Amino acid sequence: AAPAAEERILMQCIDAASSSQENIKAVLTRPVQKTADIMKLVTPIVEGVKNRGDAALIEFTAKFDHVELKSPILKAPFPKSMMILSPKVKEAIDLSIDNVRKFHTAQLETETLVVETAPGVICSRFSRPINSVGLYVPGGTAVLPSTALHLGVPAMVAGCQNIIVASPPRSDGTLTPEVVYVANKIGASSIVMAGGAQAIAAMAYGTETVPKVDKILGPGNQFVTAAKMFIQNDSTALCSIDMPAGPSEVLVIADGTANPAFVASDLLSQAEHGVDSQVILLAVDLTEEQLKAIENEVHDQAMRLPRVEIIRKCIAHSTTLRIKTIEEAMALSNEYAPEHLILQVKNAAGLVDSVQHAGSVFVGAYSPESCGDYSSGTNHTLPTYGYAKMYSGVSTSTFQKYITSQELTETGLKNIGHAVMNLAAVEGLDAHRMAVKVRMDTF
Ligand code: HSO
Ligand code: ZN
Repeated sequence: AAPAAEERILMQCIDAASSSQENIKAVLTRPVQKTADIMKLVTPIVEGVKNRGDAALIEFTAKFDHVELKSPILKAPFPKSMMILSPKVKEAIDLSIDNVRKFHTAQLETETLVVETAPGVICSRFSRPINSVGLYVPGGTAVLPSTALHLGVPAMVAGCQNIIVASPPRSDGTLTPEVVYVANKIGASSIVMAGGAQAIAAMAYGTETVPKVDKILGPGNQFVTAAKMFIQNDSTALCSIDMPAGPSEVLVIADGTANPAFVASDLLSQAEHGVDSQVILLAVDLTEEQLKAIENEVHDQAMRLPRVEIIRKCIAHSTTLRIKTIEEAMALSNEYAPEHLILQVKNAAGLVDSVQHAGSVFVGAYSPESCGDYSSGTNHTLPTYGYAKMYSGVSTSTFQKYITSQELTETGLKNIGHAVMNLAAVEGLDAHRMAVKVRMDTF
């Protein structure tokens, strides 16, 4: 047999027209996350940090990251020596920060919403920033300073008072300079030098050195996700999270007008994230030849990529579905609710209206997912695992909460007081009824 490195990197291909509904459903099903098993491993870590603070945090970092730290935290101002970057990288980060800042500043709702629902009944809603947020920046097979940026810029734009970044130290005990540079740019007050469940616990409960935060955001492996779920459910932490997270995924819809090299490059850029990433191609009315061209590009481009072994494993459980019409493809995509939806079809812009469920949409040949991952301005922290059906990606409002208020005049109370008293009576809550009555009696 040929050595593994030369085996063809090929997505399985299924013809939707001749496949059963069950079969189509099966290939579009994400692998089940074994939350319960992971939770068993994560609970003692979270509780360790909760109960023993820094000592536990330092122990877990030694155990999992093989780094002995004297202190688990680096406080601002961060030393210049820890953020030395090449001009090229610095410019790239600065450009990306600018665009993410522009797009997220435009999302800021600074005006109070005021509605007079009935004469003299004035209801309003206004937003306030969440005070203190913890941004988790994973280490692992790839360090992602772009995640620090995509979480940190909206937090800064929203006006969060205290921004903390957590990221595991490298094997030599230092932090990635790009992460420190971004942390500095977004005005972070400190960097927790820890990863995994222990980092999440430190920010949720606080330790001697790590300040407790109100909300924790950011992607991570199954341990990080489980720790986020744990602390969200622990009322002693009083801490919220951004969204449930699973492995990253992309769904590309391509028709005969698509450039095979472009299509393949988008599939591969998602596949290189991890062996558990899911990439799906909906091939709309492609000829055998067009399909072959994409398959060849997938293989050829993959073989030239440094992360080819990760890609190989990801592609092994990824699928091309041959579809007859674009309408059918859109229906399947909406059912799947991809984190990223890429439209490489004729009149891609015209299709956006029919997108019902997706984290973020990439429209047309020149909009690769990479642009949204880094520099265009949209946020790359997006709902995975089908959660795009009910969750939004990170935006400025992720770092805010809304407060409502009301002011009633005498006329206002006269207008709705009877309804309030009648409903209070139905619910048997007489104190509620009386709170209106004592006032109405004075009119
Ligand atoms: N595609 C990832 C984000 C990312 N890509 C970071 C590169 N760096 C989110 O699904
Ligand atoms: Zn990416």
